[in-house]
Amino acid sequence: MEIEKYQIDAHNQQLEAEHRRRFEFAAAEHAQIEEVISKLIKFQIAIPSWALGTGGTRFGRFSGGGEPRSLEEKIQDIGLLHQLNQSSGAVSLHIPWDIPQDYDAIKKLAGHHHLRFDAMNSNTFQDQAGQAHSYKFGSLQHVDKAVRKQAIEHNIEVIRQGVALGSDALTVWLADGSCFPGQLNFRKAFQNTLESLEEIYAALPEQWKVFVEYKAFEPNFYSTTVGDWGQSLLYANKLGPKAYTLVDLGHHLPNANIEQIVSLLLMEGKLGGFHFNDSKYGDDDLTAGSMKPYQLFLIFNELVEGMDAKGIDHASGLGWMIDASHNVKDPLEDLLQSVEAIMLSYTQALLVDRAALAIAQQENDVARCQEILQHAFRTDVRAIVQEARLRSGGAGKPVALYRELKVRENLIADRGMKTVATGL
Ligand SMILES: [Mn+2]
Repeated sequence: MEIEKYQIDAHNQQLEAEHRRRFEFAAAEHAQIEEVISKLIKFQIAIPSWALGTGGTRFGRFSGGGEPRSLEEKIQDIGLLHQLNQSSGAVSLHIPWDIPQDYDAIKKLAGHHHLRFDAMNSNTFQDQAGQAHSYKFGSLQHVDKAVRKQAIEHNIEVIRQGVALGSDALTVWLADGSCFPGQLNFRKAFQNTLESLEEIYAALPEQWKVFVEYKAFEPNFYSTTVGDWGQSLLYANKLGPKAYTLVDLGHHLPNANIEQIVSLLLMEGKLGGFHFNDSKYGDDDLTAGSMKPYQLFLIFNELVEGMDAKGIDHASGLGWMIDASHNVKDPLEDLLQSVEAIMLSYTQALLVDRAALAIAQQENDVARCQEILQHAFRTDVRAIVQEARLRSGGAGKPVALYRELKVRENLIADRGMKTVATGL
C-alpha cells in the first residue's frame, strides 16, 4: 500500500492549530530555530532490512502478520515509514538475506520511494545452504585459510552488490571469538582477522568505506575478536583511510561511557557509522530512546560537538542506521518511534549552548556545566521535530496516522497473516 498525500494533509489539518501554538512557543525560546530545522530536514536515518519483521528471540518468534516477504516488500515498508516521517530516506541491506534479483528494478523501486542505499552488511555469522566451509569456529579469524578465504570472498561479493545498488560502504560485524579460555590464540586470531580485512579493504572501490563493528560478547562468551572500540580502532588504523569504527549502542559492556568513546573516535577521524538501539542489560536491540534517553542525548551532544569541531556535515559525514529487532511491537510502529527518539535527541543536542558550556568548563564550574546540558535535555523539542517533518511533507504524528490509516491491517490483507520476513 501507499499513503496518499491527501491523507497526510487531512491528518495535518486536524493537528494544525495545536501544533502552531506549540511550535511558536518553542520558536520564541530559540533564536537559531530555522538553522536547527534545516539540519533536521536533511538528517536521514537508514532503516535496516532485518527490522521490518518480528525479530524473535532464541526462544521463539511471534509474527505480527503482514510482514514483508521479499526485498521489494521491505523497500515498500521503508517507503511507508519515509512517507510518514520524511527522516527514513535510506535502507541498509543484509546479504545474503536481501540479494536482489534485478538490480535496476530494485534501484528504481527505491528511487520511487526516495530511498538510497546506505551501508551493506555482510554475514559470516551463519552458514548458508550449500556453503563449502562452516563458520562454527569463526570466519575471518579462522585457523583454516580456506574458511577465511570463503569469508573474504563473501565480503567482496557484498561490495559488488553494493556497487550495483549505489551504496558506498560495507559494514563488517564478526561473531568471531571464543567461548572458552584456551580455545583461541588471541594474537593469531587478531592477525588472521587483520589479513582477511586487508584483502577486503583492497577490494573497496574509490570513495567506499568499510566500517568495522565491534561487540563485547555474544554469540561468543569468552572473547570476541573485535570486542571493543580499541580493537576496532586498531584494525581501522592498520587498514587505512577508508576504514572506520562503527559504534552499535548495544554492543558495550554495561555502563560503558559511549559518549566518551564517540568523542575520541571523532577526534581521531575514525568514527564511520552508528547503529542506534537501546538496552537495559546487553545487546537487547530495543527501541532507540526507550530505556536511556539521557544517554542518547549525551551521545548526540558529543556527536554534534565533535562533528562541528571537525567540520563534518551532520547529514552525510557518518552512516546513521538503526539496528534493532523486536518481538512484541509492530515493527513499523517501533521504527517510527526509534526515528522520533533519534530526532529528538539530535535536536536537543543542537540546542546546547556550546559557548556557555566551554566557558563553564574552562572555569571548572561543574554545576553550571550540568545546568547547561540538562536545560537542553529537558526542553520539549517535539514541536520542533514535528515542524521539520511537516515542512518535508510528512505527518504531524506518524504513529497516530499509521494507526488511523490501518496500515498494518492493509499489509495483512495484502500479504496474509502468516508471513515471515526473509532472513529472520
Ligand atoms: Mn549493529
